[in-house]
Order: sequence, then C-alpha cells, then structure tokens
Amino acid sequence: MIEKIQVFIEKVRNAKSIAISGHKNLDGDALCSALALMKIIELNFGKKATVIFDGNVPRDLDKVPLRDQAVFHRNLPENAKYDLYILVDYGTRKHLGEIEKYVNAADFVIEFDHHFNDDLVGDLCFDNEEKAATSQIIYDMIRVVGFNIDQDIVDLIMLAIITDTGNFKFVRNSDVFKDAAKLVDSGADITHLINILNNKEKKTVLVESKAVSEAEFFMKGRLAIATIHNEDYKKLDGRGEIILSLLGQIHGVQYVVLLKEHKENLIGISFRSRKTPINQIAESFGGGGHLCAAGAVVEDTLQSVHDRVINAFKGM
Ligand SMILES: [Mn+2]
Repeated sequence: MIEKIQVFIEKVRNAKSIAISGHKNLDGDALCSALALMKIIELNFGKKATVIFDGNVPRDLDKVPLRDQAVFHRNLPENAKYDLYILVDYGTRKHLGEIEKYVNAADFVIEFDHHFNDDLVGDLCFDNEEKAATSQIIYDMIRVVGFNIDQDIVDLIMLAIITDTGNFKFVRNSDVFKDAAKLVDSGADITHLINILNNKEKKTVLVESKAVSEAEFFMKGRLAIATIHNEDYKKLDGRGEIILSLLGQIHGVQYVVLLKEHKENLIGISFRSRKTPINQIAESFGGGGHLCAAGAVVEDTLQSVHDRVINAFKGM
C-alpha cells in the first residue's frame, strides 16, 4: 500500500492536468468518491482536478457537497486532454461510456474500485472487493498518508458509504462501521446527510409508487414483478431501487423483478432475491451481477420479456 501511495503522490505532484471519473450514469459512491478525491488533491497538492461524467446524475445527488464541480463530458473544452486520469468506482471498461477516449489518451491512469473486474484499466490500481464503497479505499489512503481533509471530504466519503450500503442495510463486514464511526467523530452527521439525499422530483416518486401498486404476483406470492412502461421510464431518474426494496418487504415474497421499458423492444430487467441466487437467471438473459442482485438488458418486446421472466422462474 505504502509504495503504491508513493507512486500516487508522485504522479499527482508531477501532473499538469488531472481528471477524475466514475462509471457512466453516476451513483452516490462514484460521484462522491470523485468529488472527495478532487478536494483532497486541491487541499494537499494545490491543484484543481476536473471531475468528468457521462450519462445522468440522479436528482437525489443534486445537494451533495461540490456537486456543481462535476462537468458533463460534452461541456468540456474542445481538445481537452489530461495527462493523469483517475478512475473511481468505474466497474469495468464498458461502463466508462464516452469518457473512455480521455482515459485512453492519458499518460497514466490510476484507479480506485471495489467492483470485480478482470480487465483493470489502471496503470496503478487501488482495488479492494471487500470494501462496501470505493470511498473507503480513498479513506484508507487519507489515513496512511495523513492527508489534510475538511468537512466536505468527510461528508462525501460518508455519503458514498450511505448510498452504496443502502443506508447501512447491505453492510458485509465491520469495516464499514469502523470507518463510519471515525467519520462521525470527524463531524459527519448521518441524519443530515440522509436528508440531503431526500431530493427526488415528485413525478419520480409517483412513478415508483405506481409501479409498486400495480405489481403482479406469481408462484403463490413468492415472485413479484413490477413494470415501468416507456412513458413512465423517462420520469424514473435512476434505477428504481426503491420499487425492488418495497416489494421485497412483503411477507412471502422471495424474488422481485423490475421490468423497465427503456424504449420499444429494449427492456431493462432487475432481479432481486432474498436468499436463492438469481444471477444465473440474469445470465440467461445476457446479463449478470451479484448472487442475489443482478440485471440484464434485452432486445425484445415488453410482453415477451415479461412472459420469459415468468418461465425462467419455473421450478424455483
Ligand atoms: Mn460503489
């Protein structure tokens, strides 16, 4: 870790221009880890790194500290080039979207990530799949080096943990709580930070609640399927995580599926399971993911995908 951090410090110190990005369609961990790193570089190296994103930033992240510093890639100056590129929480190369060309053009790439990836993009990699959030890897580095931090950095690291653990529901080890305890001691106010995230548009919440109230139930109530038609999909803003979570709270429901009609004949499917792995079902639709939380995008009609999903669960 120390040797790698020394390389990190040297590369940041010598870079003339630095960019930082997460995966396309940012989530809380990707955005907040990127902004935290930007502020660390500013405070400790006196340099301005540019946070660049592709895709959408959900409205619930609008009020996170320094949000206005993140630049949509199309708003960059023409011929923008960065000699040092830092990737955070990016997943795999195919999740980079349009920023991949800037990453490829950089002289050196550093990555911080907690996703499984067998094709690392970085020349210097701080990857740890055990971490609940990428921001925890950055927090480790802060403490090893003794980097100066401020309230924004503390809040951003905690926000990344809060969002990636679903408000601490998906915590896998005590590491998260140790980091969270230190962040609270450093001034992070969890109630305030969760309130920052309560910032969705009304139309989004109405679409989410409609999908829940119109959900269908199969296999004696063990399988719930919610559907979002294209006209509502535009109002969704994000992945509809709360639809899956609400249906999963119902007594007896073991599996929840959310069908999202991105456009005609292009259907996003999210699969959730309480216990039995469903990643193979996602794979049978050309997708993948974690054992109990997976997804796919399928070129087919909504009705056909709906029927294929019910078939895929037969015998479960
Ligand atoms: Mn993450």
